[in-house]
Amino acid sequence: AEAARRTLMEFSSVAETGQLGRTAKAPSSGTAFSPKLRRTVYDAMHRQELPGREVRAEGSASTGDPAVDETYDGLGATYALYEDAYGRSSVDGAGQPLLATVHYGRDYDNAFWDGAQMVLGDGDGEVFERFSKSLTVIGHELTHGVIQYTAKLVYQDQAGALNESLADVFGSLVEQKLLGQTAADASWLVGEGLFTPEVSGSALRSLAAPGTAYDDDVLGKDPQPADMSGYIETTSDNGGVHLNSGIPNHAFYLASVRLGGYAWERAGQIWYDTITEPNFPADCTFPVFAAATITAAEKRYGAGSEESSAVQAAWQEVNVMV
Ligand code: ASN
Ligand code: ZN
Repeated sequence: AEAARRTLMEFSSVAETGQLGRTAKAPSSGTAFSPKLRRTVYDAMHRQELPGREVRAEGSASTGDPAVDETYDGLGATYALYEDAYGRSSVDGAGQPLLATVHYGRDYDNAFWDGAQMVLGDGDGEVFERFSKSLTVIGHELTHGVIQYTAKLVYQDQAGALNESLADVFGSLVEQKLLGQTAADASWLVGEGLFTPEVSGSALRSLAAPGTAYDDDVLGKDPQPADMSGYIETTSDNGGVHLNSGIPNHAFYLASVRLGGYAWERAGQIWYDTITEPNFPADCTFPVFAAATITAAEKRYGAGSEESSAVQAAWQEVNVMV
């Protein structure tokens, strides 16, 4: 439970300090959804060496190991969101093979992007189940890869919370698109299905209602704020990057429900346009990000458009002033 608490409260910034620059073996190409999609799943066999043994390459059959097969499918669903909705090929925008390692470590209560690949633990079985159970977690981790090649947001304070929020937003959109859900129908949960039945909670985080994803005797209550009145000043978790992300998360949710329809289409497009702006600042604050989303909405849909108004109203509702 101690490790599980750390996963919830005090994430170490593996994305920052991790094994950047390590070159992973390129997989053989194949065909699936897109001819450009190339996935490889590795098995760490409970060690902490990456990438581990190759167990499933693009186009090969199911292995029967749920961790491997869920991960393979999750890589495909994430690739599909970025390519179909935004015309982006893979995390780097240039068709980079998608690599993932499962069965990382023992009782490992986390998942991460290490700068070159995704890594998923099996969970301790008391608080967390295997992390591949959650498609939104897979979408979240791969989006850290997309951010690495686009907005390059610093993993600290408000920029770090925006980095975390974008990972949650697009992680949720991966699932919404796969399931064909409108903004009104979506769960807006990140990490659904991760908790064992022992835990009182539905997911790690909620974009619809930050602060309500879980309330458990052992884990405590979901600490996320939903607006600036609850902004948390802290030095842990890189300045509360997994906490204050609730604020931009909720702004995205509010803009999406205001617009209606599929959230990946207009709200998601505006957020994607924002992070792919060539001059996007890596040290972006919430107000600067909010203004950038409004500019992106005006650019794509017009000044005074329904889209720019919805985005502006959403930021006002969470008390981020632009
Ligand atoms: N699961 C965490 C995340 O992706 C791990 C980390 O903080 N690096 O945010
Ligand atoms: Zn993250």
